[in-house]
Amino acid sequence: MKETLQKIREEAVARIQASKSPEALNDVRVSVLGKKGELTALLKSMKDVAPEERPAFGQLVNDTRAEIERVLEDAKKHMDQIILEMKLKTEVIDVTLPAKKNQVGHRHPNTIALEEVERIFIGMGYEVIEGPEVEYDLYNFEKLNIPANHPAKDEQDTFYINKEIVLRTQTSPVQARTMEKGKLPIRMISPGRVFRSDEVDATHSPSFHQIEGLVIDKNITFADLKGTLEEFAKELFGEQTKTKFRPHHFPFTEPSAEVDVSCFKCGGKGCRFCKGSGWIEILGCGMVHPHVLEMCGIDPEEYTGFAFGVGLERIALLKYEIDDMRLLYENDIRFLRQF
Ligand code: 2NL
Repeated sequence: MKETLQKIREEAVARIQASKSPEALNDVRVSVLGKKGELTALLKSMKDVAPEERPAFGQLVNDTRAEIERVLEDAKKHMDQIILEMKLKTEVIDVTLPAKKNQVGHRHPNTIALEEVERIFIGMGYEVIEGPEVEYDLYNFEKLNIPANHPAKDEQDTFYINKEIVLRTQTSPVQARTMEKGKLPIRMISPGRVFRSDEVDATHSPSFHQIEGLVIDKNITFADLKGTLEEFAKELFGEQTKTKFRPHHFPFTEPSAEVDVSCFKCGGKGCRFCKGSGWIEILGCGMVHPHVLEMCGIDPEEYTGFAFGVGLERIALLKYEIDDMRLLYENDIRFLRQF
């Protein structure tokens, strides 16, 4: 019996030392110490040992088991250490490799154009005021002199939330609300998103942006309007820019005009950009209609004012010579980062 034990131990130690992987070590553990292992089988043959020798024999088997377990444990630790060292050698990180570049975003051409327009008007003492995109019909149409059944309501067809509430077609409701508050004088611009029931094409979108301006004070005349917008055009398109005011009609201003600037590409001679005319239309404007002032709680006998509206996309398309408005909404970074 003792010889058998001795043999089991020597063989086990030899197999452990010859093991080349954790799996091989585990095979040794199972075949020697496991339920059906050699040592377990030996314990089962205890019945063949003389009763007085059994305690000493049992002790011997346990000592052998402990010995083999210790050798296994040492071998496992040693192997783990070697595996770790190998991993550290092979799985190195090359810190000298070029890093992955972070994609940095870019201001949208609309934003660049908006900030430019805001800068110009803030420089002339205007406040920037924003308001709701979902508006009452009352503020979007009624108070701007566009009553029910007015043809302008058809031109500015929009999305109705219900009979009284619409997606605003212009940012003038923000100005109507500001006038109603009654704090005069007013010098403000209101930029923001507006909506029209339009099909998408190169020059139309159901959602676009507008910047409207409003000045209300005593003794404001059309001369103030002209001077202000001439200065605006020069700052935006260059000192050499000329402006032309063409009579027009808006329901909320009287008199009204559309403003053209001399083509900043050809200087007015006529080119492909201005379709040969030398002029480019940029905005609509006029003296605030006395009825609009009245409806917003301002006495037209005491106060007068002017207002204007610019399409933000129109400015961005012109300034950056983009020929299709849809490019502004696709947000392709390859397009955006050019500006
Ligand atoms: C255009 C024309 C315009 C206004 C907007 C306005 C606002 C109030 C009172 C009177 Cl509260 N007028 N806004 C006036 C004239 C023209 O916009 O073609 N925009 C793109």
